[in-house]
Amino acid sequence: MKKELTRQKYLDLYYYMRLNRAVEDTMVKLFRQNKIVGGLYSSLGQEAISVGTAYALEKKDWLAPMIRNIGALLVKGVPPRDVFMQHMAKYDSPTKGKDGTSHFGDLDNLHIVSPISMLGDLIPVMTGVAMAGRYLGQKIVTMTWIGDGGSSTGVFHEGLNFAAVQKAPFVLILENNLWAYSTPVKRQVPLENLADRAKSYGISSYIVDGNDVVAVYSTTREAVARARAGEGPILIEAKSFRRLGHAQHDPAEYVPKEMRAYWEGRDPITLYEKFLMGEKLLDAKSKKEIEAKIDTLLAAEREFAENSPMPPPEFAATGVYCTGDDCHKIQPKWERPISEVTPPKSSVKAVWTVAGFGSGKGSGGANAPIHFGDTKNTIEIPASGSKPSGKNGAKTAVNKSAKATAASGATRKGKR
Ligand SMILES: Cc1ncc(C[n+]2csc(CCOP(=O)(O)OP(=O)(O)O)c2C)c(N)n1
Ligand SMILES: [Mg+2]
Repeated sequence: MKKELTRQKYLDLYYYMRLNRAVEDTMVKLFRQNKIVGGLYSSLGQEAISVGTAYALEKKDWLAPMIRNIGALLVKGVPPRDVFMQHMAKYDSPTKGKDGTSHFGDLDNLHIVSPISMLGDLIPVMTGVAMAGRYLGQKIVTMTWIGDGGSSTGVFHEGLNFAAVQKAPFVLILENNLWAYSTPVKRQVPLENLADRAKSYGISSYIVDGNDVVAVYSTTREAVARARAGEGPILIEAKSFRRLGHAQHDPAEYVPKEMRAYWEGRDPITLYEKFLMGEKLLDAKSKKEIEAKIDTLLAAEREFAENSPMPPPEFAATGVYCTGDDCHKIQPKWERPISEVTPPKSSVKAVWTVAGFGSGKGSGGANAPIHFGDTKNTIEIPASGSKPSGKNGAKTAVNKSAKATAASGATRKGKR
Protein backbone atom coordinates (compact mmCIF):
# COMPACT_ATOMS: atom_id res chain seq x y z
CA MET A 1 0.00 0.00 0.00
CA LYS A 2 1.20 3.48 -0.85
CA LYS A 3 0.83 6.55 1.32
CA GLU A 4 -0.69 9.22 -0.89
CA LEU A 5 -4.03 10.40 0.54
CA THR A 6 -5.14 12.81 3.25
CA ARG A 7 -5.63 11.37 6.74
CA GLN A 8 -9.36 11.97 6.47
CA LYS A 9 -9.60 9.92 3.30
CA TYR A 10 -7.64 7.07 4.81
CA LEU A 11 -9.92 7.02 7.82
CA ASP A 12 -13.08 7.32 5.69
CA LEU A 13 -12.06 4.25 3.74
CA TYR A 14 -11.48 2.40 7.00
CA TYR A 15 -14.78 3.53 8.50
CA TYR A 16 -16.81 2.46 5.46
CA MET A 17 -15.12 -0.93 5.23
CA ARG A 18 -15.84 -1.56 8.90
CA LEU A 19 -19.39 -0.27 8.47
CA ASN A 20 -19.90 -2.50 5.42
CA ARG A 21 -18.81 -5.56 7.39
CA ALA A 22 -20.80 -4.63 10.49
CA VAL A 23 -23.98 -4.06 8.46
CA GLU A 24 -23.61 -7.49 6.88
CA ASP A 25 -22.79 -9.12 10.23
CA THR A 26 -25.97 -7.61 11.64
CA MET A 27 -27.95 -9.00 8.73
CA VAL A 28 -26.55 -12.49 9.32
CA LYS A 29 -27.89 -12.23 12.88
CA LEU A 30 -31.26 -11.07 11.58
CA PHE A 31 -31.22 -13.92 9.07
CA ARG A 32 -30.64 -16.46 11.82
CA GLN A 33 -33.54 -14.98 13.74
CA ASN A 34 -35.66 -15.57 10.64
CA LYS A 35 -36.24 -11.86 10.15
CA ILE A 36 -34.72 -11.61 6.67
CA VAL A 37 -37.34 -12.26 4.05
CA GLY A 38 -35.27 -12.79 0.88
CA GLY A 39 -31.84 -14.23 0.08
CA LEU A 40 -28.81 -12.86 1.89
CA TYR A 41 -25.58 -12.43 -0.02
CA SER A 42 -22.23 -11.60 1.50
CA SER A 43 -19.33 -9.43 0.44
CA LEU A 44 -17.08 -10.71 3.23
CA GLY A 45 -13.51 -10.17 2.06
CA GLN A 46 -14.58 -7.96 -0.85
CA GLU A 47 -15.37 -4.79 1.10
CA ALA A 48 -12.32 -2.97 -0.26
CA ILE A 49 -13.80 -3.20 -3.76
CA SER A 50 -17.25 -1.76 -3.03
CA VAL A 51 -15.88 0.94 -0.75
CA GLY A 52 -12.73 1.89 -2.70
CA THR A 53 -14.54 2.19 -6.04
CA ALA A 54 -17.61 4.09 -4.85
CA TYR A 55 -15.43 6.45 -2.80
CA ALA A 56 -13.78 7.56 -6.06
CA LEU A 57 -17.08 8.97 -7.38
CA GLU A 58 -18.40 12.48 -6.88
CA LYS A 59 -21.84 13.21 -5.41
CA LYS A 60 -23.32 14.01 -8.80
CA ASP A 61 -22.12 10.68 -10.28
CA TRP A 62 -24.37 7.65 -10.64
CA LEU A 63 -23.94 4.06 -9.58
CA ALA A 64 -25.91 0.83 -9.80
CA PRO A 65 -24.92 -1.83 -7.26
CA MET A 66 -25.03 -5.61 -7.57
CA ILE A 67 -25.63 -8.05 -4.70
CA ARG A 68 -22.16 -7.72 -3.14
CA ASN A 69 -22.02 -3.92 -3.19
CA ILE A 70 -23.73 -2.84 0.01
CA GLY A 71 -20.49 -1.02 0.82
CA ALA A 72 -20.98 1.17 -2.26
CA LEU A 73 -24.50 2.06 -1.12
CA LEU A 74 -23.20 3.10 2.30
CA VAL A 75 -20.49 5.28 0.75
CA LYS A 76 -23.09 6.92 -1.51
CA GLY A 77 -25.15 7.80 1.58
CA VAL A 78 -27.80 5.08 1.96
CA PRO A 79 -28.55 4.76 5.69
CA PRO A 80 -28.04 1.23 7.11
CA ARG A 81 -31.69 1.17 8.22
CA ASP A 82 -32.77 1.18 4.57
CA VAL A 83 -30.58 -1.84 3.87
CA PHE A 84 -31.96 -3.68 6.94
CA MET A 85 -35.58 -2.80 6.24
CA GLN A 86 -35.26 -3.69 2.59
CA HIS A 87 -34.03 -7.19 3.47
CA MET A 88 -36.75 -7.52 6.12
CA ALA A 89 -39.42 -6.33 3.63
CA LYS A 90 -40.60 -3.65 6.07
CA TYR A 91 -43.13 -0.97 5.22
CA ASP A 92 -40.66 1.90 5.76
CA SER A 93 -38.11 0.36 3.38
CA PRO A 94 -37.39 2.09 0.07
CA THR A 95 -39.65 -0.38 -1.75
CA LYS A 96 -42.20 -0.37 1.10
CA GLY A 97 -41.81 -4.09 1.67
CA LYS A 98 -42.36 -5.17 -1.92
CA ASP A 99 -38.84 -6.63 -2.24
CA GLY A 100 -36.82 -8.76 0.15
CA THR A 101 -33.31 -8.04 -1.09
CA SER A 102 -31.57 -5.03 -2.52
CA HIS A 103 -33.70 -4.00 -5.48
CA PHE A 104 -33.99 -0.35 -4.68
CA GLY A 105 -32.44 2.88 -5.87
CA ASP A 106 -32.71 6.63 -5.42
CA LEU A 107 -32.97 8.51 -8.69
CA ASP A 108 -33.78 11.91 -7.20
CA ASN A 109 -31.18 12.42 -4.54
CA LEU A 110 -28.35 9.88 -4.27
CA HIS A 111 -28.27 8.93 -7.96
CA ILE A 112 -28.53 5.20 -7.46
CA VAL A 113 -30.10 2.95 -10.08
CA SER A 114 -31.70 -0.18 -8.65
CA PRO A 115 -29.84 -3.46 -9.20
CA ILE A 116 -31.11 -5.70 -11.99
CA SER A 117 -30.94 -9.41 -11.20
CA MET A 118 -30.16 -10.45 -14.76
CA LEU A 119 -26.38 -10.36 -14.71
CA GLY A 120 -24.90 -7.81 -17.07
CA ASP A 121 -28.08 -5.84 -17.80
CA LEU A 122 -26.88 -2.88 -15.78
CA ILE A 123 -24.03 -2.35 -18.26
CA PRO A 124 -26.18 -1.00 -21.12
CA VAL A 125 -28.44 0.75 -18.60
CA MET A 126 -25.54 2.62 -16.98
CA THR A 127 -24.11 3.33 -20.42
CA GLY A 128 -27.43 4.99 -21.19
CA VAL A 129 -27.33 7.00 -17.96
CA ALA A 130 -23.79 8.13 -18.83
CA MET A 131 -24.90 9.20 -22.31
CA ALA A 132 -27.93 11.02 -20.91
CA GLY A 133 -25.65 12.92 -18.53
CA ARG A 134 -23.44 13.91 -21.42
CA TYR A 135 -26.39 15.15 -23.52
CA LEU A 136 -27.49 17.21 -20.53
CA GLY A 137 -23.98 18.64 -20.08
CA GLN A 138 -23.65 17.28 -16.55
CA LYS A 139 -20.12 15.85 -16.76
CA ILE A 140 -21.11 12.83 -14.74
CA VAL A 141 -19.51 9.39 -14.60
CA THR A 142 -21.54 6.22 -14.09
CA MET A 143 -20.42 2.98 -12.49
CA THR A 144 -21.60 -0.56 -12.02
CA TRP A 145 -20.12 -3.89 -10.99
CA ILE A 146 -20.09 -7.32 -12.59
CA GLY A 147 -18.76 -10.69 -11.44
CA ASP A 148 -16.37 -13.06 -13.19
CA GLY A 149 -19.40 -15.21 -14.07
CA GLY A 150 -21.46 -12.24 -15.20
CA SER A 151 -18.66 -11.17 -17.53
CA SER A 152 -19.55 -14.13 -19.77
CA THR A 153 -23.13 -13.03 -20.44
CA GLY A 154 -24.06 -11.76 -23.87
CA VAL A 155 -25.23 -8.42 -22.54
CA PHE A 156 -21.82 -7.79 -20.94
CA HIS A 157 -20.28 -7.83 -24.42
CA GLU A 158 -23.09 -5.98 -26.17
CA GLY A 159 -23.22 -3.39 -23.41
CA LEU A 160 -19.49 -2.77 -23.21
CA ASN A 161 -19.15 -2.60 -26.97
CA PHE A 162 -21.98 -0.09 -27.10
CA ALA A 163 -20.39 1.96 -24.31
CA ALA A 164 -17.08 1.86 -26.22
CA VAL A 165 -18.44 3.09 -29.56
CA GLN A 166 -20.43 5.78 -27.77
CA LYS A 167 -17.40 6.74 -25.65
CA ALA A 168 -19.70 6.78 -22.66
CA PRO A 169 -18.23 8.13 -19.40
CA PHE A 170 -18.72 4.79 -17.69
CA VAL A 171 -16.49 2.74 -15.37
CA LEU A 172 -17.15 -0.98 -15.04
CA ILE A 173 -15.74 -2.83 -12.05
CA LEU A 174 -15.23 -6.51 -12.74
CA GLU A 175 -15.09 -8.27 -9.38
CA ASN A 176 -13.15 -11.43 -10.03
CA ASN A 177 -13.78 -13.38 -6.82
CA LEU A 178 -12.74 -16.67 -8.48
CA TRP A 179 -16.19 -18.28 -8.21
CA ALA A 180 -19.53 -17.95 -9.92
CA TYR A 181 -21.77 -19.99 -7.68
CA SER A 182 -19.89 -23.35 -7.68
CA THR A 183 -18.01 -22.75 -10.95
CA PRO A 184 -14.36 -21.74 -10.61
CA VAL A 185 -13.36 -18.95 -12.94
CA LYS A 186 -10.81 -21.18 -14.70
CA ARG A 187 -13.61 -23.43 -15.91
CA GLN A 188 -15.62 -20.68 -17.50
CA VAL A 189 -13.08 -18.27 -19.03
CA PRO A 190 -9.86 -19.28 -20.80
CA LEU A 191 -8.12 -16.07 -19.70
CA GLU A 192 -5.70 -15.38 -16.87
CA ASN A 193 -6.82 -11.76 -16.64
CA LEU A 194 -10.46 -10.87 -17.25
CA ALA A 195 -9.30 -7.30 -17.85
CA ASP A 196 -8.15 -8.60 -21.25
CA ARG A 197 -11.77 -8.60 -22.31
CA ALA A 198 -11.39 -4.82 -22.69
CA LYS A 199 -9.11 -5.32 -25.71
CA SER A 200 -12.06 -6.57 -27.76
CA TYR A 201 -13.75 -3.20 -27.42
CA GLY A 202 -10.64 -1.06 -27.79
CA ILE A 203 -11.00 0.42 -24.32
CA SER A 204 -8.57 0.87 -21.45
CA SER A 205 -8.42 -1.45 -18.50
CA TYR A 206 -6.69 -1.87 -15.17
CA ILE A 207 -5.96 -4.84 -12.94
CA VAL A 208 -5.96 -4.14 -9.24
CA ASP A 209 -5.56 -6.09 -6.00
CA GLY A 210 -9.14 -6.10 -4.75
CA ASN A 211 -8.01 -6.63 -1.15
CA ASP A 212 -5.96 -3.43 -1.10
CA VAL A 213 -8.43 -0.59 -0.56
CA VAL A 214 -5.91 2.16 -1.30
CA ALA A 215 -4.96 0.57 -4.62
CA VAL A 216 -8.63 0.10 -5.49
CA TYR A 217 -9.45 3.71 -4.64
CA SER A 218 -6.43 5.24 -6.44
CA THR A 219 -6.95 3.15 -9.57
CA THR A 220 -10.65 3.93 -9.71
CA ARG A 221 -10.08 7.63 -9.10
CA GLU A 222 -7.75 7.71 -12.12
CA ALA A 223 -10.23 5.75 -14.24
CA VAL A 224 -13.11 8.02 -13.22
CA ALA A 225 -11.07 11.11 -14.10
CA ARG A 226 -10.23 9.68 -17.53
CA ALA A 227 -13.83 8.71 -18.22
CA ARG A 228 -14.98 12.16 -17.14
CA ALA A 229 -12.42 13.76 -19.45
CA GLY A 230 -13.99 12.00 -22.44
CA GLU A 231 -11.72 8.99 -22.91
CA GLY A 232 -14.66 6.60 -22.95
CA PRO A 233 -15.48 3.61 -20.76
CA ILE A 234 -12.85 1.87 -18.63
CA LEU A 235 -12.83 -1.66 -17.26
CA ILE A 236 -11.19 -2.42 -13.91
CA GLU A 237 -10.60 -6.00 -12.88
CA ALA A 238 -10.38 -6.26 -9.10
CA LYS A 239 -8.96 -9.62 -8.06
CA SER A 240 -10.32 -11.05 -4.84
CA PHE A 241 -12.12 -14.05 -3.39
CA ARG A 242 -15.68 -14.85 -2.34
CA ARG A 243 -15.12 -15.93 1.27
CA LEU A 244 -18.60 -17.34 1.88
CA GLY A 245 -21.01 -19.31 -0.30
CA HIS A 246 -23.05 -17.74 -3.05
CA ALA A 247 -25.69 -16.87 -0.42
CA GLN A 248 -26.57 -17.98 3.10
CA HIS A 249 -27.94 -21.29 1.88
CA ASP A 250 -24.64 -22.35 0.26
CA PRO A 251 -21.90 -23.80 2.53
CA ALA A 252 -19.46 -23.67 -0.45
CA GLU A 253 -17.85 -27.01 0.37
CA TYR A 254 -16.59 -27.12 -3.21
CA VAL A 255 -13.97 -24.45 -2.43
CA PRO A 256 -10.52 -25.99 -1.76
CA LYS A 257 -9.40 -25.49 1.85
CA GLU A 258 -5.97 -24.11 0.87
CA MET A 259 -7.57 -21.50 -1.35
CA ARG A 260 -9.85 -20.32 1.43
CA ALA A 261 -6.97 -20.30 3.93
CA TYR A 262 -4.82 -18.19 1.59
CA TRP A 263 -7.49 -15.54 1.18
CA GLU A 264 -8.48 -15.52 4.83
CA GLY A 265 -4.88 -14.54 5.49
CA ARG A 266 -5.39 -11.56 3.16
CA ASP A 267 -8.44 -10.05 4.81
CA PRO A 268 -8.76 -6.51 3.38
CA ILE A 269 -9.68 -4.92 6.70
CA THR A 270 -6.86 -6.61 8.63
CA LEU A 271 -4.36 -5.67 5.91
CA TYR A 272 -5.54 -2.07 5.93
CA GLU A 273 -5.46 -1.80 9.71
CA LYS A 274 -1.83 -2.95 9.69
CA PHE A 275 -1.01 -0.30 7.10
CA LEU A 276 -2.83 2.45 9.01
CA MET A 277 -1.17 1.50 12.30
CA GLY A 278 2.25 1.30 10.62
CA GLU A 279 1.77 4.77 9.12
CA LYS A 280 0.49 6.12 12.45
CA LEU A 281 -2.84 7.04 10.90
CA LEU A 282 -4.73 4.86 13.36
CA ASP A 283 -4.04 3.78 16.92
CA ALA A 284 -5.84 1.55 19.42
CA LYS A 285 -7.79 4.52 20.82
CA SER A 286 -9.07 5.86 17.48
CA LYS A 287 -9.88 2.31 16.37
CA LYS A 288 -12.05 1.85 19.48
CA GLU A 289 -13.77 5.17 18.80
CA ILE A 290 -14.63 4.12 15.25
CA GLU A 291 -15.94 0.77 16.50
CA ALA A 292 -18.07 2.49 19.14
CA LYS A 293 -19.45 4.92 16.56
CA ILE A 294 -20.46 2.04 14.29
CA ASP A 295 -21.96 0.02 17.16
CA THR A 296 -24.07 2.96 18.32
CA LEU A 297 -25.21 3.78 14.80
CA LEU A 298 -26.15 0.21 13.94
CA ALA A 299 -27.95 -0.41 17.23
CA ALA A 300 -30.20 2.57 16.48
CA GLU A 301 -30.63 1.67 12.81
CA ARG A 302 -31.46 -1.92 13.64
CA GLU A 303 -33.96 -0.88 16.29
CA PHE A 304 -35.67 1.44 13.84
CA ALA A 305 -35.82 -1.34 11.25
CA GLU A 306 -37.14 -3.94 13.68
CA ASN A 307 -39.84 -1.54 14.89
CA SER A 308 -40.98 -0.72 11.39
CA PRO A 309 -44.23 -2.55 10.57
CA MET A 310 -44.73 -5.09 7.83
CA PRO A 311 -46.81 -3.65 4.98
CA PRO A 312 -50.58 -3.99 5.34
CA PRO A 313 -51.85 -7.00 3.33
CA GLU A 314 -53.98 -4.91 0.97
CA PHE A 315 -50.84 -2.99 -0.01
CA ALA A 316 -49.74 -6.04 -2.04
CA ALA A 317 -52.41 -5.18 -4.61
CA THR A 318 -51.29 -1.58 -5.10
CA GLY A 319 -48.38 -0.15 -7.03
CA VAL A 320 -48.05 -3.24 -9.18
CA TYR A 321 -49.13 -1.46 -12.33
CA CYS A 322 -48.15 2.08 -13.09
CA THR A 323 -51.08 4.37 -12.49
CA GLY A 324 -49.48 7.66 -13.47
CA ASP A 325 -48.75 10.50 -11.08
CA ASP A 326 -48.61 8.55 -7.85
CA CYS A 327 -46.11 6.15 -9.44
CA HIS A 328 -43.70 8.43 -11.31
CA LYS A 329 -43.70 11.58 -13.38
CA ILE A 330 -43.46 9.93 -16.77
CA GLN A 331 -46.95 9.60 -18.17
CA PRO A 332 -47.66 6.31 -19.92
CA LYS A 333 -49.28 6.59 -23.30
CA TRP A 334 -52.10 4.08 -23.17
CA GLU A 335 -53.20 3.03 -26.64
CA ARG A 336 -56.18 1.19 -25.18
CA PRO A 337 -58.33 2.04 -22.15
CA ILE A 338 -56.39 1.24 -18.98
CA SER A 339 -59.25 -0.83 -17.58
CA GLU A 340 -59.06 -3.12 -20.59
CA VAL A 341 -55.41 -4.04 -20.11
CA THR A 342 -55.24 -4.40 -16.33
CA PRO A 343 -56.94 -6.98 -14.10
CA PRO A 344 -59.67 -8.05 -13.65
CA LYS A 345 -60.47 -7.73 -17.35
CA SER A 346 -57.04 -8.59 -18.70
CA SER A 347 -56.63 -11.74 -16.69
CA VAL A 348 -60.06 -13.18 -17.42
CA LYS A 349 -60.18 -13.38 -21.16
CA ALA A 350 -57.83 -12.44 -23.98
CA VAL A 351 -59.19 -9.38 -25.77
CA TRP A 352 -57.64 -10.26 -29.11
CA THR A 353 -57.74 -13.81 -30.35
CA VAL A 354 -55.82 -15.24 -33.29
CA ALA A 355 -57.62 -18.01 -35.14
CA GLY A 356 -55.96 -21.37 -34.53
CA PHE A 357 -53.46 -19.98 -32.01
CA GLY A 358 -52.64 -22.54 -29.39
CA SER A 359 -54.52 -25.34 -31.11
CA GLY A 360 -51.35 -27.13 -32.22
CA LYS A 361 -52.19 -26.99 -35.92
CA GLY A 362 -49.32 -26.67 -38.35
CA SER A 363 -49.50 -24.29 -41.32
CA GLY A 364 -50.77 -27.14 -43.48
CA GLY A 365 -53.72 -27.61 -41.15
CA ALA A 366 -52.51 -30.85 -39.61
CA ASN A 367 -51.29 -31.21 -36.03
CA ALA A 368 -47.74 -29.94 -35.62
CA PRO A 369 -45.38 -32.45 -34.00
CA ILE A 370 -44.60 -30.19 -31.10
CA HIS A 371 -44.60 -32.71 -28.28
CA PHE A 372 -42.38 -35.70 -27.78
CA GLY A 373 -44.52 -38.63 -28.73
CA ASP A 374 -46.59 -36.73 -31.27
CA THR A 375 -44.10 -37.74 -33.93
CA LYS A 376 -44.47 -41.46 -33.26
CA ASN A 377 -47.72 -41.92 -35.13
CA THR A 378 -46.82 -39.90 -38.18
CA ILE A 379 -47.81 -40.81 -41.70
CA GLU A 380 -45.74 -39.76 -44.67
CA ILE A 381 -47.27 -37.82 -47.51
CA PRO A 382 -45.48 -36.34 -50.54
CA ALA A 383 -44.74 -32.66 -50.03
CA SER A 384 -46.78 -30.64 -52.49
CA GLY A 385 -44.73 -28.73 -55.04
CA SER A 386 -41.43 -30.43 -54.20
CA LYS A 387 -39.56 -32.52 -56.73
CA PRO A 388 -39.45 -36.22 -56.09
CA SER A 389 -35.98 -37.37 -55.11
CA GLY A 390 -34.79 -40.92 -54.65
CA LYS A 391 -37.10 -43.87 -54.61
CA ASN A 392 -39.93 -42.48 -52.55
CA GLY A 393 -39.65 -38.79 -53.49
CA ALA A 394 -39.47 -35.91 -50.94
CA LYS A 395 -41.58 -36.65 -47.93
CA THR A 396 -43.06 -34.51 -45.21
CA ALA A 397 -43.91 -36.08 -41.89
CA VAL A 398 -47.27 -34.94 -40.63
CA ASN A 399 -49.15 -36.16 -37.59
CA LYS A 400 -52.41 -37.91 -38.08
CA SER A 401 -55.50 -36.16 -36.86
CA ALA A 402 -56.31 -36.52 -33.19
CA LYS A 403 -58.95 -39.05 -34.06
CA ALA A 404 -56.62 -41.20 -36.15
CA THR A 405 -53.89 -41.01 -33.50
CA ALA A 406 -56.26 -42.18 -30.82
CA ALA A 407 -57.42 -44.99 -33.05
CA SER A 408 -53.90 -46.15 -33.90
CA GLY A 409 -53.00 -46.05 -30.20
CA ALA A 410 -55.93 -48.32 -29.50
CA THR A 411 -54.85 -50.66 -32.31
CA ARG A 412 -51.31 -50.87 -30.97
CA LYS A 413 -52.54 -51.62 -27.54
CA GLY A 414 -54.78 -54.35 -28.97
CA LYS A 415 -51.84 -55.94 -30.81
CA ARG A 416 -49.69 -56.26 -27.69
C1 LIG B 1 -28.17 -13.69 -16.86
C2 LIG B 1 -28.19 -14.43 -15.57
N1 LIG B 1 -27.82 -15.71 -15.53
C3 LIG B 1 -27.82 -16.40 -14.36
C4 LIG B 1 -28.22 -15.78 -13.20
C5 LIG B 1 -28.25 -16.56 -11.87
N2 LIG B 1 -27.11 -16.14 -11.05
C6 LIG B 1 -27.21 -15.18 -10.15
S1 LIG B 1 -25.75 -14.82 -9.40
C7 LIG B 1 -24.96 -16.04 -10.30
C8 LIG B 1 -23.48 -16.26 -10.13
C9 LIG B 1 -22.75 -15.02 -10.48
O1 LIG B 1 -21.39 -15.21 -10.37
P1 LIG B 1 -20.44 -13.96 -10.56
O2 LIG B 1 -20.86 -13.17 -11.73
O3 LIG B 1 -19.04 -14.46 -10.56
O4 LIG B 1 -20.74 -13.07 -9.28
P2 LIG B 1 -20.49 -13.42 -7.73
O5 LIG B 1 -21.71 -14.15 -7.24
O6 LIG B 1 -19.27 -14.26 -7.65
O7 LIG B 1 -20.35 -12.10 -7.07
C10 LIG B 1 -25.84 -16.67 -11.16
C11 LIG B 1 -25.47 -17.76 -12.08
C12 LIG B 1 -28.62 -14.42 -13.28
N3 LIG B 1 -29.00 -13.75 -12.21
N4 LIG B 1 -28.58 -13.76 -14.47
MG1 LIG C 1 -17.68 -14.45 -9.00
